[in-house]
Amino acid sequence: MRSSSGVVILTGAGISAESGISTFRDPEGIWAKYDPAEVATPEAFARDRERVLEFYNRRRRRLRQSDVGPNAAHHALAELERRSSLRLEIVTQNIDDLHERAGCVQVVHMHGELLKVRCERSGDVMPWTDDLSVRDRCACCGLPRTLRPHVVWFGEMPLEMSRIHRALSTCRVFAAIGTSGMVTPASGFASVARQAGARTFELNLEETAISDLFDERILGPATRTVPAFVERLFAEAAPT
Ligand code: BJW
Repeated sequence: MRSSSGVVILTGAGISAESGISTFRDPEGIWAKYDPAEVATPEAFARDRERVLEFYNRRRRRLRQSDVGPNAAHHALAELERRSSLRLEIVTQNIDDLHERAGCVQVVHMHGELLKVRCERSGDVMPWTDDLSVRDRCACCGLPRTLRPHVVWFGEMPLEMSRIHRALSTCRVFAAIGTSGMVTPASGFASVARQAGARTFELNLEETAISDLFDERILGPATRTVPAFVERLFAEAAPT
């Protein structure tokens, strides 16, 4: 691989599973306990704000518990960002902050961030670490009932799509880590990268609905497979 080659890493809930954050579609996952139509759509929020806020409050509290922290896979990607001369884009579907806590600086959160809220009137995004209630007033307009979690719900447009498409259309390596490939548009990224001539890798515990889109499938827990994959990228990028 040339040292200036582009690498796009897409991460999903599986990379944070070994940090104690639930995935969505595994048997014990979040969608086994909650109906996404009731907690992760704009319609659900319009119908019952308190229910949706409580869903995210619980997850925000979990993220801040002392036993939750970045794992070896997050750390390996942070090392890749720090040490390599590759053009690297880390795109995550996760709303947790575990990439940042591992030391990653440039992370694209295409589905938003749990530790931020957004004013529905002004569009302003602000940090938020505590529970969010319907009574909380927005710092920008001073009104209650204007703040919402800064996350992307079903039927909404994911964030930073132009930046992501630019990176996908010029990358030489694309790797999807710990994602089931069930949610658009992220499920189509491997096809876009492949059409651009990239080598595509899937790192997951098991085969997924989109495994056929990848040149290589690396099966196993992310804490084992990701550090080894990062070493491989370093080795291939090293001058011979
Ligand atoms: C491990 C591991 C370990 C475990 N090591 N691996 C009908 C009505 C309305 C909408 C639609 C519709 N039909 C289709 C749509 C579109 C919809 C969609 O895809 N729906 C399908 C589910 C049917 N998509 C959208 O609406 C998106 N917007 C959109 O498409 O806009 C139009 C557009 C088109 C083209 C370009 C641009 C825009 C928005 C999607 C928003 C997703 N939101 C959620 C919730 C909000 C955030 C939150 O609360 O956290 O985001 S849904 C949920 O799924 C969450 C995740 O980010 C996302 C992806 O899940 P992920 O990460 O793949 O997790 P899992 O659980 O599915 O998989 C975990 C994987 O890890 C598994 O494979 C395990 O094996 C593995 N694993 N342990 C390695 N230790």
